[in-house]
Amino acid sequence: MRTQVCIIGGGPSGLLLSQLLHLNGIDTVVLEQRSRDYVLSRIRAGVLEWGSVEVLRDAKVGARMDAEGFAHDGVYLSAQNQEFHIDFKELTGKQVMIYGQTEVTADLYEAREKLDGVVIHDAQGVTPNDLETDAPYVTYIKDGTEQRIDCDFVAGCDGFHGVSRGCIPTNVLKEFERVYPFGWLGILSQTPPARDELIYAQHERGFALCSMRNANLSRYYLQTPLDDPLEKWTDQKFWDELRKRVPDEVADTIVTGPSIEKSLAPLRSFVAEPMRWGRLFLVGDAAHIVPPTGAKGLNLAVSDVHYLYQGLLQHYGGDDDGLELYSERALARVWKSERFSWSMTTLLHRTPDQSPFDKRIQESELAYLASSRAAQTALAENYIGLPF
Ligand code: RFL
Ligand code: PHB
Repeated sequence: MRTQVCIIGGGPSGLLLSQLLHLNGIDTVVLEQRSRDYVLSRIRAGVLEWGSVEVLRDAKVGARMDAEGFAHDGVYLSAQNQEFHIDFKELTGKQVMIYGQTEVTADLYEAREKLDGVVIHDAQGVTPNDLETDAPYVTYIKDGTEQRIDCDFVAGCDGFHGVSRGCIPTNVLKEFERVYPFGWLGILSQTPPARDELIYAQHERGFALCSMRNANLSRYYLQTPLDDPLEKWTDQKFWDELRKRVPDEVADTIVTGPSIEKSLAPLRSFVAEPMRWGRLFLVGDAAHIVPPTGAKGLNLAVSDVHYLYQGLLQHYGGDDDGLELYSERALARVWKSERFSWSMTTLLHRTPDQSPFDKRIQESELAYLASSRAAQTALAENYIGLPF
């Protein structure tokens, strides 16, 4: 088989890139190692920057998001059970959209299908070859038979544990990493959200986040030790702990119910440089990971896709500047989001090695944020998403 761009990974990055290229007459094949049901059962991000909303609309996958998503004007922050509001709309003129990654992925699959886009599921042993030549190809095994796809470019959209990043020689690849000594225990419950907007809560007992998907579907997270067994966290224990960490009026009114999903995610900051090697381009989680505190993971994947899609369009129009600049452009934005995600994580979490001095600094930073329009504007500008 031959295609112009072979895309490894059928998560949001891979599907969105494929959809945008297809709409502009560029042929792609997406190779996904898992089944479609598996990909669609993953519960992940919930907040879209407005720039991401616009890219999804450009990709003609915005209709359900516009009908069912919720535009939010701001967020609440809480410090030791006392909350204050950060009004994005007033401070920056912009909003964010609450629409789950699971829904974005479902919309992308549907759109790919409508256009007869080629997405090959259960592709095993995917291996990119000859990436430093003008004729790269990708091999994989499907139903026990080895297949080969010849292409012009390979897009590594295969997430943090994918195969693409490892194709960059170790003397070229630089990796930057911070692993945090705690995780987020997340639950999904069919209950009305705690508040009209998200609540990010700092507390002596650890961080908590009240998020949502719709009027009767809530998503909550608690900072927990990484080695805490999931069985220890019965629903009752989760709700009891959440109530202790959130603003008093929320604790008094929160509606609880059985969890329909429960999982523990580790927190990590990670960047791989460069994001291009020969004819391979890394996109999304394949190149970088952020802790979820700034809601940036999915949004960074969308901005990478935007830069690469623009670069490929230019290439097929005879101009290689966009591809030459891809890694530099993407990394400039990635590092700003890495900084923001790290700073939100540091501001809001308890760490085992936090000294009394560190705690006072954290408290005073939150107090400053509660009272300073300048500090709130800086947070708002980053949260709603830097331009791309
Ligand atoms: P994905 O979503 O990981 O998709 C990569 C796809 O590639 C496939 N794959 C392969 N396919 C073929 N061959 C191989 N060798 C392959 N190896 C992997 C995988 O099966 C998968 O389908 O990366 P992508 O598309 O770059 O999208 C990035 C986002 O998914 C990610 O940034 C966010 O979900 C991060 N993230 C969160 N972000 C937020 O903003 N808020 C959150 O609450 C949030 N929660 C999360 C998260 C990421 C998590 N991961 C990756 C473990 C919770 C979790 C658990
Ligand atoms: C979510 O709803 O899953 C969510 C929202 C905001 C975050 C992280 C996760 O910062």
